[in-house]
Amino acid sequence: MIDLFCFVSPNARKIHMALEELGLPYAVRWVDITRGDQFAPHFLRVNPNGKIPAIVDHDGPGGEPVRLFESAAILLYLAEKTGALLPDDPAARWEAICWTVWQVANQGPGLGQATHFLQYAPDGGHVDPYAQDRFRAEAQRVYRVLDERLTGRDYLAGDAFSIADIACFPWTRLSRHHGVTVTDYPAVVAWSERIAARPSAQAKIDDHRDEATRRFQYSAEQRAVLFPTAPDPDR
Ligand SMILES: N[C@@H](CCC(=O)N[C@@H](CS)C(=O)NCC(=O)O)C(=O)O
Repeated sequence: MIDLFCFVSPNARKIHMALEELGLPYAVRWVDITRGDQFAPHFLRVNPNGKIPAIVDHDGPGGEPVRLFESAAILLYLAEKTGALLPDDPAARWEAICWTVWQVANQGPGLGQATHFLQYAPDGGHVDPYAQDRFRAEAQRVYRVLDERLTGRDYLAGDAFSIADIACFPWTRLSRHHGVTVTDYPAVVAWSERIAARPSAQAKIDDHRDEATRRFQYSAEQRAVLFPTAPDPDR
C-alpha cells in the first residue's frame, strides 16, 4: 500500500496519474496546503521540504517502508518499482528522464511563477509589471520548447507514453493562468488532449476544498500560509 500525500494540484496530479496507470494500491492522505498542513511535524517527516506530493510506500526496497518527495523522484521510483512507464531502449529511456527533469526544473517553476504573478497578484494586481512580463515570457518559452519537441511525435520520449508525459501534462491543463494563448502551440494542444482521454487523467480524487478555495479566492490567512513574504534586510 502506498500513502499519497496530496492536495488538488498539478504536481500531485502527476503521482495520482502514475498510480492509476500502474494499478498500484494507494490511499489518499489529504494535506490542505492552504491551511498549513504541509508544516505539520508528521508531514515534515515525510517531506522535510514541506510540499506535496510525497508518498510512503509501505512495501519499499527490501520490503521496508520508504518515504519519497519531489514529484520527479517519485515518478522515477514508481517506474523502477514496476518496470513500466519508462522505455526499455536506453536512448529513449534517458530522453524520458531528461524531459522529466526538465519539467521540475523549468516548466513547473516557470509556470508556477507565472501563475503567481499573473493570477495571485496581491490587491487585485498591484505587482511589479516587470515580474509579470518576466514570467509571461518564461511561460511562453516553456510552451515553445514543449511544442517544438512534440511536433511530429505522439509522446515526449520514444514511441510510448512515459513518466515524461505524466510529468509535463498536468500544467498544460492550466494554460489560462500562464499568460499564453495555448492555440499558438498546436502540438502541445493535440498531445494534451490525447493524454486527457486516458482513464488515469480522468480519475478523480476526493476534493476537500471549499468553494472559494476552488476558485483560488484565498482568505488573508490562506495567503499568508501560501505566499509568505520576508522583509528586505537592506530596508
Ligand atoms: N518540485 C516540487 C514542487 C512541489 C510544490 O511546489 N508543491 C506545491 C503544490 S503544487 C506545495 O506543496 N505548495 C505548498 C507550499 O509551498 O507551502 C515537486 O515537483 O514535487
